Order: sequence, then structure tokens, then C-alpha cells
Amino acid sequence: MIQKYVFGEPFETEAVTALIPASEGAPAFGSICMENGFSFSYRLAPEDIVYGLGEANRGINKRGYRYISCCSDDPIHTEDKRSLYGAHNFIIVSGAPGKASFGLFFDYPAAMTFDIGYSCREHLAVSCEKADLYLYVITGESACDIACQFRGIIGKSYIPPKFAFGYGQSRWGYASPEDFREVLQKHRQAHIPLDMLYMDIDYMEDYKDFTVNSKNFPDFQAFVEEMKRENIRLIPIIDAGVKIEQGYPVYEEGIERGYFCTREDGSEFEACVWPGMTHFPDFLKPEARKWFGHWYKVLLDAGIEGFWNDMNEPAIFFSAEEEALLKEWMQDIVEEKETFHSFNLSDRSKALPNKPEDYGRFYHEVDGKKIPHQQVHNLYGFNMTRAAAEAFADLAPDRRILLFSRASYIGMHRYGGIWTGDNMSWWSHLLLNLKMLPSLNMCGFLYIGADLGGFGSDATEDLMLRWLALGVFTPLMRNHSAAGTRRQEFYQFEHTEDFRHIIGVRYRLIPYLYSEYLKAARDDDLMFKPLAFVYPQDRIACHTEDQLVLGNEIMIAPVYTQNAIGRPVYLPEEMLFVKFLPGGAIYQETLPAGHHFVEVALNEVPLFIRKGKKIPLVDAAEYVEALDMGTLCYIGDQNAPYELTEE
Ligand code: MIG
Repeated sequence: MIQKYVFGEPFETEAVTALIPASEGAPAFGSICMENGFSFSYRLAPEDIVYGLGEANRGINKRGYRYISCCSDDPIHTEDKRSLYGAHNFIIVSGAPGKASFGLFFDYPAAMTFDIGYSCREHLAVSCEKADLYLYVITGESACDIACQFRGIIGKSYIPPKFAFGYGQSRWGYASPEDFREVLQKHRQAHIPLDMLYMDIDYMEDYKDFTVNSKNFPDFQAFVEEMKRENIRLIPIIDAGVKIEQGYPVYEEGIERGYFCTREDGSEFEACVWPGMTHFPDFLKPEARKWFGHWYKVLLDAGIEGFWNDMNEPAIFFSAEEEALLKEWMQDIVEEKETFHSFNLSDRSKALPNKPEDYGRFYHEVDGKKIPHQQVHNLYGFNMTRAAAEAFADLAPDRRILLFSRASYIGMHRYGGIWTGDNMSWWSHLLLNLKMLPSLNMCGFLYIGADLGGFGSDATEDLMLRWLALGVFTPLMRNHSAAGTRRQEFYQFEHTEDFRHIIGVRYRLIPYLYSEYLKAARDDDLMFKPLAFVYPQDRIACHTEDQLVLGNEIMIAPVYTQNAIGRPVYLPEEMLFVKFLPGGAIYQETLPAGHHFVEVALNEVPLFIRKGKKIPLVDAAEYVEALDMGTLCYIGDQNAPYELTEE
């Protein structure tokens, strides 16, 4: 059952698509206080589990920390961070046996704090500055049922084209056709499967959206076609900010039509991002969305079939105002009005990006009303991605376009997927990747993945292999890294054959992964579930965070520690332990329920098939379209039914 409560005058975020009449009175759980903004409090029982928050830091059980929903461009995801790129205000309080379970969605687009046993271990407090929001309260049989009911009111999840289940290679710094050709050739020479090459900002002309550097790509369309003949899709990045430059049509049209965010005095807000000074399209205006979305046509017309939307929190290096203040301050130093301290300078420059003051300097226009950005901050990336998806529905109605975004809010899952931003080549981020998957699914995001091997800092061969053995299961399987870090294309490492093998396993599993994805989308279900959602009566399963159930048939338990020869696993029921061995053989051993230590070498991919289930497998191929369904076979219980979905 779902109840909707209205407080004050909520902003219409369009996160929820179902029409739900408002309930009178107070929610059955917790207490609400509206004296100082809004706050919801609830006393947690010691064994209650709190799920949710989508793209958030820490564990599957969110207890023990304070999180802030505020889309943030912060590339250092250490344990102490409260905000990442997404804002997903959905939680489930899953009651210990005999205690209440319920879900809560706080539909509120500004910053919101979730204190989940941080200030006080047994206290849940959700608060925000203004008491203007919708609160949805969902009750159901189980945490899983509550999550699915929630999914039922926020609309169906985005489905990508099938090639998007292939492997993609990316790196910030590929700039010319030669760069891309080299990466492709090295994959093909080593027979490492590959379907996509990602184009980071270096393909553009001066980082201007919807342009292509004509010196490097004199005939871009011919290059896109050349890659397609090799069965490769190029996936360019699009940034939120539009460069201020006379003669650049995106800029000129935006100005003429009044489609950019403005300052209090009505002038266009200026912020420095990659292209230099830019304006931010006002994605909350339907006309501006339509306009910006149709600009993707330039690239679609060149044969492009997928995009990733970046910097849409939106990220700000500094605003024109901050630049002016900085100049004044520097002038003062030069004129010695202020004593110079080098640490002062360093503090000032560090504080410049993504400054709260800058987010306070611009406005959106919604139904003719001026809305301060901060009140709707978390809707920006959502609506940029929606702009693209709505335009695709118009420009390419007969095919699916790959689309994913960095920033997001609940509801964006209808339009695209997400990647989880600038992680690091750290073992802890491999584990964070695993733990985020079910939380993201609860919030509707099914096409998801992390930068495999880590974006920042230097990857090692063992980390890369272990991370890939998780990445073979995530819908978005992409190796991406930052300029300046150690190269991490597979052929850069010594044991290329190990990478070929692991990526090959991914391709063998595509019929299974694609089927389970489509079923999760169709049924408003999770593709990745915490064990607790499947084995709610099993206390140990309920508190296991480093193993997940994938689809209906398998459990995954990747190795995520350095130099480990394997890992402990807990089996809530008898399962078939499967390892894809290098050379193509498949190791199979039935293990009884209980605790085990399983050995897994660096070049093996482990999974567990549940009792009485089987999964489809095909032979590996070098790209998705080359998969041969004639090679289909099953592993597991051969008598079990399996619904293979092909589209
Ligand atoms: O300020 O386009 O998260 O994937 O490589 C950095 C360059 C901007 C951030 C993205 C990352 C991308 C990078 N971008």
C-alpha cells in the first residue's frame, strides 16, 4: 500500500508517474516536525536494517552514517563523504522480525539530510530546510516487495540497445582517429571482445557541445562508419555547460531564446567549466529541454548511437563572480593591502570549485516563476538526460539510443542509466561498486556500472582482474580512467590472455544478463538483490553485504581484497559453485548451505547457481552481434525452467 502526504507547496519534480491521491492525517510511522524546516524521525530497533539511497557511500545497510542528498562533483569518494553525484531519497526500514517495515520517498529536490543512526545509533532523522515536499509511505510484505511497489510508481526503467551489454573501452585523453584505431586494433589483435569506444571531451572543438574537432576529424561521419564496419560504436560525452562564444550556434540560439539560467538581475549566469566561461541551459524549462535535446541530432546524423552526459550536477570550476573576487583579492596582495600567506592562496583556490555561493547565484524559470537553483539543485542532471531521451524519442523513434548520466534524481531511470563517477583504483572502491548495485536498483536505475579498474590513481593488474570479475555482471561494463594515470587498457598488462578470458566470460553470459535485465525492467524488479531480499528468514544472509543475488538464478561473490587466494562465502541454501577457468573449462561443485572458503585465482570468474536453477550460456564472441545463439547451452539443473528473453 502506498500513501502520499503533502507538506506545504512541493515542487513538481516528476519523479513519480503514478497518480496517487493525497492522504489526510499523519503517516503511521515516525513523527514529523515542521518547526524548523521539515524533519521526520523514527526510532529504530537494534536489528532494523535501512536500505536505499541509491548512489550513496558506505554499505547496503545504510545505518551508522549521515548522508546528504545533494548532487556533487567530488572525485574523492573516501568513507567520510556524505554526497556523491546522485540524489535518491528513497529508503526502506526493514524491521527486525516482529517489527514494522516500510518505505519512504521524500520527493524534495534540494539538499536533504539522512541521519541514519549517526547522531544517535537508534535514531533515524530525515530533514530539509523547507517543509515543502511530498512524502510517500509504502508498506508491504517485505523489503523486496516495498522496493518493487516503489518502482511501480516511478515508471519503467530505461532499456538500452543490446550492444550496450558489450564491453567498452574508455580513457580521458583519446583525441584523434589514430588513438581510437590503435585501441581497437590492439583489442582485435589480442582477441579481446569490444563493442564500444568512448569519446571523452577531447573529441570536441574547444570543449563545445555538439561540435567535433575538425582538424582531428575532418570527416567525422566517415570515421563513425569506419568504426561501425569494425562493429564498434563510438560513444561521445556531452557536458552541461555551453561555451560562451560569438558564432557558436548553440550559444547564440540559447541566448536569443532565453534558454539559459539567469542571475537575479536577469543576465545569464556565467561559470567556468572545461570550455572556459559557459552558460547552463535551463533544463527545467520544457522548451529549453526540447531545444538542447534536438542538438544531439548533429551527432545522431553522423551515425552516433550512444552518449554519456557529464558535469551535470552541474559542476562549476568557478563563476564570473568568484573570478572577480579572486582578482580583487590578488590585486590587494600585489598592492600589499593584505599580508600574503601562501596557504591562503591555496585555500582560496581549493574552495573555488562547486562553491555553495555559486549555486546560490543562479535561477531557473518554471511556469513563468523564478526559482533559485539551490531549491531544485538535484533535478539538473535528471533533466539534462531527460532532454536527450525525449529528443531521441522524436529523432530516432524506432531504435534505442545508449544514454547514461553522472548526476541524477529519482525518475531519471526512465530516461537513461548512470555511471558512478570518478572512483579510484582502490580495492575499497571495488567493494563500494558491489554494494551500490542493489541500492541503485531499488531506485529504478538498472543500466549501471562503475569505472572498472578505477578512474583516478594507478591501477594494478591484479586489481583490474578482480574488478573485471565483478564487472562481467554489471550492465554497463566500461574500463575508464583519468588522463595522467597509469594506462589500463588490457593490452597494457602482462597477462593479456587473462583479460581476454574474463571479458569472454561476460560475452558468454550476455543472454542471461540481458534476459534478467529485461525481466527486472518489465516487472519493476531488482536485477541485483541483497541476500536479505531473497532469504529474509536467514539472519546471516540478511547481514551479508559482499554477496548479491543476480536475477533469479545466481549469487555473485567477487574477490575484493589484494593478494587473496579466494574468499569466504555464506550459502543460504545449497548451490552449485561455478568457476570459469582460463582455457574455457567450467569447474562445477555442489556446495551445501553454510560457510565456505572458496579458492578463486586471479584469472577465474566465480558464480553460484541456486538450487533447482539453470542459466543460459553461449560461446564468447568478439562483439555482441557476433554472439551465436546456436551455441546456447545451460549450466545448472538441466530440468529447471528458464525464461530466455530476446529482443
Ligand atoms: O572534470 O571529461 O566523471 O569520467 O573523464 C572532469 C573528463 C570531467 C569527469 C568525468 C570523467 C571524465 C572527465 N570529467
